Amino acid sequence: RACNIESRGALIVLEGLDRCGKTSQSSRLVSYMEGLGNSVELWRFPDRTTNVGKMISAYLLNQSELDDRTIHLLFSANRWEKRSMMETKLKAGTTLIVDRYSYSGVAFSSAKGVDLEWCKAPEIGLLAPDLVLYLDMPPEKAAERGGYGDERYERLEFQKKVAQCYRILHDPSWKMVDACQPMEDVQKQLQEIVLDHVLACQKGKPLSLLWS
Ligand code: NYM
Repeated sequence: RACNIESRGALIVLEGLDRCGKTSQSSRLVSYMEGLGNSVELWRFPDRTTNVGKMISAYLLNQSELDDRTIHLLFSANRWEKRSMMETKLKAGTTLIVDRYSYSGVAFSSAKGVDLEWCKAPEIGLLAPDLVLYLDMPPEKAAERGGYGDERYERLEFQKKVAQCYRILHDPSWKMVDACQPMEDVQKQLQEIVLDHVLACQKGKPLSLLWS
C-alpha cells in the first residue's frame, strides 16, 4: 500500500460585520468548490441546532437574558462541541467553509467591554483556520443593506464597536476583501484566494491551533 501523506481539507473562515454578505458568499464558495470536484461543507457559528446553540439562539432573539461572560462561554462551548467533528472532516479531506468563528466570539464580546484577553482564553486549543477572509464594509454601509433584523447586536452604534474590535484582532495573515464591490467581484476574489489555500493544505500544510 502506498504510504503517501493523505491530503487534508482546508479550514476557511469568513468574518465581518452583520449584513456584510458573509452568508451568501459562503454558500457561493461552497457551490464553486463543489463544482470543481472538491469535498466541501458549509458550516456556521453559532450552530443553533445543538442544545447549547438553542440557548444562544434564544439569547440572540431576546427571548432570554444572560450575563455577558456567560453568553461568551456558550458561544465558545458551541465551537468546542463541534471541534472533534471538525478535525475528523478535515483529516478525511473535506474542506470546511465556516461562516463566523472565534473572531466573531472575541469581537462581539469585547465590543461590550469584556477584556479582550479574557475573551480569547476559552478559544485556545480550537483548530486554527488556514485562512480568514474578512469581508470589509463600513458599518454605515452594512446598516443600509436592507436594514437590520430584530436580533441582539444589530444596531449601528454597536456594530461600530465590533468593527473596532475586529481591527485590533486582525493580523497580516487575514485576507481583507472589499465587500462594497459588486457581489460577483467579491466572489471572484474569494475564489482565487481560497483555491491557493486549499492547494497548500492538500500538499501537507499541518493543522495548527488557536490562538496562533
Ligand atoms: N456572534 C457570533 C457572537 O456574538 N459570538 C460568536 O462567537 C459568534 C459565532 O451572533 N450578530 C454573534 C454575531 C451575530 C450573531 O450570527 C449571530 P449570525 O451569523 O447572524 O447567525
